[in-house]
Amino acid sequence: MKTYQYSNLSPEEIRKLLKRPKIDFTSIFKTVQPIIDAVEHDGDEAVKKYTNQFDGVQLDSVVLRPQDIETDLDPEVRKAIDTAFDNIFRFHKAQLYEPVEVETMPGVRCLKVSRPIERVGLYVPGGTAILPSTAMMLAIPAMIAGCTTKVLATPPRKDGSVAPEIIYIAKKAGVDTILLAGGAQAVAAMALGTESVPKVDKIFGPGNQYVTAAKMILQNSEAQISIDMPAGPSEVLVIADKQAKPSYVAADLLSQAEHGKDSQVVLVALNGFDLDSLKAELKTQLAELPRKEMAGKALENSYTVIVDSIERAFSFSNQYAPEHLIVNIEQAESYTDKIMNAGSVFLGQLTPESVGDYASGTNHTLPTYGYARMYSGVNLAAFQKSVTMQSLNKEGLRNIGPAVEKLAELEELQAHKNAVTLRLNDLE
Ligand code: HSO
Ligand code: ZN
Repeated sequence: MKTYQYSNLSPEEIRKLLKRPKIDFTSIFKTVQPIIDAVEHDGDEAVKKYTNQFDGVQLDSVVLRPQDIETDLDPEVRKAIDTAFDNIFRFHKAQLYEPVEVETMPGVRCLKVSRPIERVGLYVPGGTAILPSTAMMLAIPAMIAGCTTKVLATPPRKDGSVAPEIIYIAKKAGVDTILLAGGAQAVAAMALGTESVPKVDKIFGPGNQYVTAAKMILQNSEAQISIDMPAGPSEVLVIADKQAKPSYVAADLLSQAEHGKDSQVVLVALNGFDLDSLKAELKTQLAELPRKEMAGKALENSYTVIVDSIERAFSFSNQYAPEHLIVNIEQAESYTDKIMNAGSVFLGQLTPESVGDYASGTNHTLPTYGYARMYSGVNLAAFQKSVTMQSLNKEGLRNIGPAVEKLAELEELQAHKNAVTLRLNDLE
């Protein structure tokens, strides 16, 4: 990890540190577009063809009904999933809100109610690890919101099956269809629909660059879908002061680094944090990791910035806008007002990112690449849209009518004015 002293950096150097590696989407779009076209044209057959080509699996059917499949889980695994499921359920259930109702003027009643997005697609990556946690993060809020069609896409294992943990979660959350596919072909099948895959209205979930590119193309196409957020490689920024234990900080940095060689890991160290011990810890802990190669590569692209004040630490973090922010400083909870841009925040020595990745209750599908400046992580509202309503009585129409007539006149929209005037005349 390279180390910089903040006070020695020029504005240009700081700007460079805040930037993520560039992703060249033009060439990725070129690869992905033909896949989307093929799925649009050939439906299931195209999905089967790409699954064979990319995952090496020949499928008879591209879908499974989880409710028809028996799962036999290790009891301890089941217990851990149930614990996480309950916490995620409770935190997301609490995000349901009552309709907003305001009488803006006597007799003018305005309402805002929420309704589920009816058909949703949940993308659960396969690749280097199975991710039952992602299945929970997407399927649980979809269930609470009341989405009626829930399709979960995940690449099949080599024998054409899906991990029993994912099936267990899908059943528990009422997922109706599992699509045995990953990559752009899975996103296309959900966005466009095929003979056996229901078309959805919104697609959620992290994925590699091909998945992200397919989501981006399809959201701008006639498929008429929306997506949760643009996604890039996973990232963490840790703020550590002198009380932070180097072994904890090292483990937190490595837990992000082991996601992939393109993971972004940043340490903002306050004066007094023991950087030498951290380096030693990183070395020893890394050597023991099964994914040491990937984690080591990620660390090579990572850096430490030494700052001389807590204000500077938060200002750097807010500019970087990390997906995950770990605040490992004394009295971390008293600084929450300073945090403006971050996907999810982990406060204090005893709160590693892993708890939010799996089981505390917060969602782990979060904005990366600096998008935490304007995007929220997945939450209950992402599975809903709001509908506004209004109703007027005689008093309301009398109160509001003249203002509407005047504004319609100003915009020279006579029919708008008439719609009010005719009614007002009838009231006389
Ligand atoms: N840190 C990942 C989520 C995850 N971690 C899944 C473990 N499993 C991206 O937020
Ligand atoms: Zn993680």
